[in-house]
Amino acid sequence: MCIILLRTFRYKSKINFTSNIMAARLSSDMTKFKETLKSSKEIIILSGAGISAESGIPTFRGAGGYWRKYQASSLATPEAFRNNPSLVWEFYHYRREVAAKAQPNPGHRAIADYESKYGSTKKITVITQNVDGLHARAGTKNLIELHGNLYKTRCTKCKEVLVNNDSPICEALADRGAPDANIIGSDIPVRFLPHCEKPSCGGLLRPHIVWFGENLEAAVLEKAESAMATCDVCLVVGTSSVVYPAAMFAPQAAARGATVAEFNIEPTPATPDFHYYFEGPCGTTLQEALSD
Ligand code: BJW
Ligand code: ZN
Repeated sequence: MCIILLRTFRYKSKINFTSNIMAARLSSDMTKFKETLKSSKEIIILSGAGISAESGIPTFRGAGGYWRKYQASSLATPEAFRNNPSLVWEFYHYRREVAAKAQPNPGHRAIADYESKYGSTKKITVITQNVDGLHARAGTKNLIELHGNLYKTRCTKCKEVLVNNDSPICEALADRGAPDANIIGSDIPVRFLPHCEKPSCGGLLRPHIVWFGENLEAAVLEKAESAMATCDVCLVVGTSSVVYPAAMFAPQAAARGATVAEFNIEPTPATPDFHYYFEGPCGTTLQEALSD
């Protein structure tokens, strides 16, 4: 925790100097980066909401990060679910429906195609903070979903995790979840929200997603950390790099000597820690970086 706080403090003091530092040490030489990628053996692609933005899925921070009058991050907490499970389920029902209609975009596909082409000669791992399932739908195989998945539920009582693609997930949520900021409150009685179907249980289901203040699943975190520990190249794609522990991964890899390249439409607090910065929509920049 101390390390996390120190890093946060360091980022805040660093960000004012970002442009100077960037000018001094960051490269945007795509040809050189592609040479490094070609000779690499272990590659990590760490993605965030920006990669799905081009599929029409809103990012968390910035203008799109609101549902009704709520900032998405204020609903993604265990407290919000305890206080108003109906409201939180409406929010997730809306997002399940949006993501189900969305299609993987050229960024997702460039990554999946790269893995299918080079996955037998290089170790390629995609670590995503996204919960929309678009990497898997694009064909990515070696995928770590750090923050869970919109189409998985977890029983609050027996803890069973199940894949659930139902639309709507329950009768009471049909026609609910509209993002209109004028809609106030949510009043679906708890008994009509999704429940565990095990006769011996019947507990309330929740989205199988890591909310703020919750620990990441230990096995998932361990897998991600062990892949990060040995990669020689890391591509950081469409993430603001402010949410921990994911925000630490790439700076730590850069600090131990791995080559790290960031793909974003704007610099982030972590940009100065990296070697390459490729500005622009990652659907375009990734296609270039991952092509022959
Ligand atoms: C494009 C683009 C295009 C746009 N092309 N780019 C104090 C200090 C430090 C840490 C903490 C702290 N207090 C608490 C913490 C820990 C907390 C945390 O990190 N808080 C920070 C905000 C400060 N972390 C946690 O609670 C985690 N658990 C944990 O650490 O447990 C132990 C612990 C607990 C408490 C205290 C201390 C330790 C759990 C984190 C779970 C995150 N969950 C969410 C919600 C998921 C639910 C859901 O989806 O409904 O995950 S938060 C939200 O942020 C979501 C995302 O996965 C995550 C990251 O966001 P991401 O992907 O980076 O998106 P954006 O929107 O931020 O950025 C988009 C980027 O794309 C931008 O940069 C754009 O420029 C770019 N972009 N279009 C390329 N076309
Ligand atoms: Zn149960």
